Amino acid sequence: MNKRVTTRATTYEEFNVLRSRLHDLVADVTSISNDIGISEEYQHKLERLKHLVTGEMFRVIVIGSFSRGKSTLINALIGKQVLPAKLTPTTAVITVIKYGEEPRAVVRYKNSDVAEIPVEELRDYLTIPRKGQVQSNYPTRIDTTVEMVEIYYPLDLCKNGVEIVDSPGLEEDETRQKITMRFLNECDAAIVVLSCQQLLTMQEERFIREELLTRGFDHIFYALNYADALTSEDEEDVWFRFREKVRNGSRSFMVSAREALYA
Ligand SMILES: Nc1nc2c(ncn2[C@@H]2O[C@H](COP(=O)(O)OP(=O)(O)OP(=O)(O)O)[C@@H](O)[C@H]2O)c(=O)[nH]1
Ligand SMILES: [Mg+2]
Repeated sequence: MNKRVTTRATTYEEFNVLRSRLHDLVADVTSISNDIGISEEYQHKLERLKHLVTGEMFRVIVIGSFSRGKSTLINALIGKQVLPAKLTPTTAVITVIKYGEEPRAVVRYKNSDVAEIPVEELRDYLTIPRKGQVQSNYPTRIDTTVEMVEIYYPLDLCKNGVEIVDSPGLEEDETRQKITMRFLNECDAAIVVLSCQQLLTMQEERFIREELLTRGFDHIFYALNYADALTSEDEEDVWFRFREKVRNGSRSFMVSAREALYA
């Protein structure tokens, strides 16, 4: 008969030993699964499991179609216009906000180079440049030499290892969409930003169903943004449509990121 052995860590060192064993087991499962050619969906799940087992931080990704107000929402949380936000598609690279005593910014390049940059210059590294504005060390219009940007900020919300991730908008450019999708596996929770003005396009519904739920995301928050554009009657209609379409939408908030930022 199979006997189930329960091992419980009583010290931090024991916990780390167990975690390292778990990490090795997941690595073995990943390697065997690759050998036998598992489905893409299962691969995503394994990558996510690896993150959950080894990651010491709790990462919340702010995600959604382009121009829904993701960067503005994060700026509102920070209380300052740190991230570039514009009417046209804007965010080009993954941006991770972490706790730091002093504001500072670090660029991680795809070739493993790391460079500290002045916070005031963030826009040059994060923004999709207009045609004809491409410079050698900045993201090109389609691809980019930057892997990700880390911003350290004295934000209480980010104490205790919480990280907030701004992501390039979906449905705008295939390469940028892939960047966001890949990073999704390294995140623990998601805030899906929708617009009250165009609530839940077919692509957004598909994304929630096929990308978030199948990856096992059980911490999904919904920000129904652009609330400032609604009348109270519109508000009721928007909630009605939202509840009709999203079954796991109990953690939802109607917000105006722009008003929150200016407040
Ligand atoms: N009226 C109104 N405008 C908003 C609101 N939130 C964002 N905006 C505006 O919408 C535009 C897009 O906002 P961003 O924060 O850049 O949107 P994003 O989702 O980060 O866009 P990408 O990075 O391109 O994916 C900006 O001009 C914001 O000022 C809101 O709640 N109300
Ligand atoms: Mg943005």
